Amino acid sequence: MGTTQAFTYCRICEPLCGLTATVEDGTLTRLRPDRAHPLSQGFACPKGIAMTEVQNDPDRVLHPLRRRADGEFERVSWDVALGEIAARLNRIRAEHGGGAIGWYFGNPATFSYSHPLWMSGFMGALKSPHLYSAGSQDVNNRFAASALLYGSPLLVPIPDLKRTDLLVMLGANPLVSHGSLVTAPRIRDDLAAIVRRGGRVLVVDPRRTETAAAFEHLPVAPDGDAWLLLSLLNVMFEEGLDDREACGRARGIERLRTAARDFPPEETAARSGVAADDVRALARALAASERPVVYGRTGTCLGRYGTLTAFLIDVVTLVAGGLDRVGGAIFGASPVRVEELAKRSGLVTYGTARSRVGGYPDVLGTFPAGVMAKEITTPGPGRMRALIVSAGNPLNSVPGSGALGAALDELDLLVCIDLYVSDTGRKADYVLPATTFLEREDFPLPFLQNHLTPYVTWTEAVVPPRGEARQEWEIIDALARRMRLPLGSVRAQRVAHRLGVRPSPRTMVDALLRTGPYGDWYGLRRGGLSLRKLRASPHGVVLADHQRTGTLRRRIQHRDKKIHVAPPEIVAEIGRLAAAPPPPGGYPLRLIGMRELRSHNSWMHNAPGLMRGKRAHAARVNPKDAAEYGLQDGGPCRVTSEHGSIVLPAKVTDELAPGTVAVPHGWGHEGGWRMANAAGGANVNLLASADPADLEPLAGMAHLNGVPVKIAPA
Ligand SMILES: Nc1nc2c(c(=O)[nH]1)N[C@H]1C(S)=C(S)[C@@H](COP(=O)(O)OP(=O)(O)OC[C@H]3O[C@@H](n4cnc5c(=O)[nH]c(N)nc54)[C@H](O)[C@@H]3O)O[C@H]1N2
Ligand SMILES: Nc1nc2c(c(=O)[nH]1)N[C@H]1C(S)=C(S)[C@@H](COP(=O)(O)OP(=O)(O)OC[C@H]3O[C@@H](n4cnc5c(=O)[nH]c(N)nc54)[C@H](O)[C@@H]3O)O[C@H]1N2
Ligand code: SF4
Ligand SMILES: [Mo]
Repeated sequence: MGTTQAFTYCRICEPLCGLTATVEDGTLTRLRPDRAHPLSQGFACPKGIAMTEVQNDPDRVLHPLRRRADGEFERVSWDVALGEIAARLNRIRAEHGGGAIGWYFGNPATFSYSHPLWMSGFMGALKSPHLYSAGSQDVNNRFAASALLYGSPLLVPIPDLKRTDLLVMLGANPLVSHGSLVTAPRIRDDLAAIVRRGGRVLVVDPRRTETAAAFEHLPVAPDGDAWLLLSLLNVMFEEGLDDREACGRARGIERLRTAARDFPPEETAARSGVAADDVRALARALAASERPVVYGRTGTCLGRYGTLTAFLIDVVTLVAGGLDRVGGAIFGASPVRVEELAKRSGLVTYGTARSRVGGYPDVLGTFPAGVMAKEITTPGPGRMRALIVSAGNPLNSVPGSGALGAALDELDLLVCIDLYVSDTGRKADYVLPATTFLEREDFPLPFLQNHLTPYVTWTEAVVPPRGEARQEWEIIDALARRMRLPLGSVRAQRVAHRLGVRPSPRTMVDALLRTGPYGDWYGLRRGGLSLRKLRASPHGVVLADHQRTGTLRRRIQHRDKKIHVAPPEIVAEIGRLAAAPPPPGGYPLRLIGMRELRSHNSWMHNAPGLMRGKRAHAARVNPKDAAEYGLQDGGPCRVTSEHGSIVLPAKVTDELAPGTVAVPHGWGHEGGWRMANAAGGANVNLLASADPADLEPLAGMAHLNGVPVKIAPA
């Protein structure tokens, strides 16, 4: 076979950087940044490069595994594994109905075009409400805010970094995360260019992050963002700085103005941690800017008021005159009609159903993962008895991991589809080996409208699957056949299935591309897109210089075509914020999350290239707190919340203000990944509440930032 080079793109995080793969005799030997990729232009981070080590990891699961009576895993054939799983699921269905079967899909699932489509088909056919995802620990509040503002959860604006002159960025650290809910592979350059052309980048974060250190830093109190944003609105309204024309596109401005009256910066300072003068200066700067945009990411999603905060981020941009305008918060379009596709699948919903436990609204057909444990342990109709976990490690990523771990033991059946025996997989009855992204063809379906530069690409698999690994959609398809379950939530799809016509994801993408806004309409439009055309462009196709602006009115799903800035849900949340009870005594510090350049959530701690230099998990604390509580730099530290306690090394640093402790998630492993297990550290989500009542009300968001804790030497 010899040595070949192939171009593909990275599917670890959202920039989707171009990669050049070297393949020798069917084995991946090297990944390098693709210099000919039009957007990433030779950029790739250490994680992307280290994917070679995940691909070839001796600890990868390469064959289906079944748990034996003694608790150890044994290798079985696909035939045996799928046959037994199908039989057990059908028994549960016969006895309790399809609604007793649940599914949790993790973050890597969203980077596959085929996996989510087939999974939702499976769950649709079962008519099961038990669908969960990493979203309630990540972005569901953003979707909920968009549903309230624009009538569609999928109308999520992106910051127009290439043209803005004032970027106010809350709770995001793109120099490490490389950007989220915006696909801009050279985001560091994009940010630097804002300053170079005379603009400003202001990072609102409790920690002096890598991004804050490179630009302007405005420290905020953990979970203080909603107070800050309301006080910005207060100043803009009270000083008459609001953009009248922009406000004319909204409904409820007067109610909003009235609500904001209660939040003058002099009064919010104690809660937001931002001095009144700084708030006034920022409000004036936003109003004076020609091209202002406020952008927020996970730091603003995982507090107690995530949906309110995401909502206010857009509202402040609107009132400052930046929404749907050049250089502001803009609404990207996809070259395939994802909105339509999603709508037809019946999944573009918010609040059309309520969870059995906790009564939380669904977000895009999913319920908060924070209720999973109780859904398993609470008797009665609709109890979850089987769970399939694909590309997820909920035991290490969901709040209240302790309770979830105990609940998983009560299931009749737990199946994990993964590259590894993850921390969650260790409890499974079966672990099914999935292909890596390098072993599957792909299309960046959910990210197309997030691209600052409109772009589309297709990749073939770079290497054949190792061992017996299979793509998720193939696994789901095979399972559905054995269960005699007609896949699909759409009627036509179900009928096709019954007739034995099973469209592949590849043919679906071709059809979507060809009938999309840039499509070739099967030859009717010359030069238009088709899968064949894309395959002939291995570095992808740039479709335009910028996303279009001024499209919002056409796309708003509210019947009055207005932006709803004061719906009752939000007015109630503002009331809840104002009436927030004082924090519990005895826990004087606040815990926040953070990300590291050479970690990726919970799953890249087994790559030697990323673990070099004795990397260790650490709790970052300010020198003053370290002195007060007797902690040594590098010494063991016990962090305790109302809900749990962990021990990990302390790292003393003045990046944090006194009173704040930062701990990354995704450490403290006990799976089948030996180097990751040996790396030590602790599962920070043991400190989060497992009580469904503690979730954020509008999107069921986990409370992971701003958790009251205390620290002591261990
Ligand atoms: N405290 C705290 N907790 C958090 C966060 C936080 O900021 N603070 N962040 C949250 C966020 S934003 C996220 S996205 C979640 C992530 O939470 P999860 O998605 O539940 O977990 P991951 O750590 O991403 O683990 C992904 C799993 O998928 C496997 N995998 C990787 N690629 C593939 C693939 O292609 N196919 C299959 N089948 N498996 C694959 C990996 O081996 C791993 O076991 O964590 C959340 N949890
Ligand atoms: N290297 C690396 N890159 C990643 C990931 C990874 O694990 N590692 N994960 C990927 C995933 S799944 C996601 S969702 C994205 C997330 O992308 P980002 O949201 O940009 O990621 P973080 O680096 O976690 O940034 C969150 C910031 O919020 C701050 N913060 C914490 N609490 C608060 C608060 O109450 N208010 C404010 N204003 N800020 C607060 C933290 O200090 C931190 O700097 O990153 C992706 N990229
Ligand atoms: S930033 Fe790194 S991990 Fe993310 S897509 Fe690019 S190369 Fe992959
Ligand atoms: Mo995430």
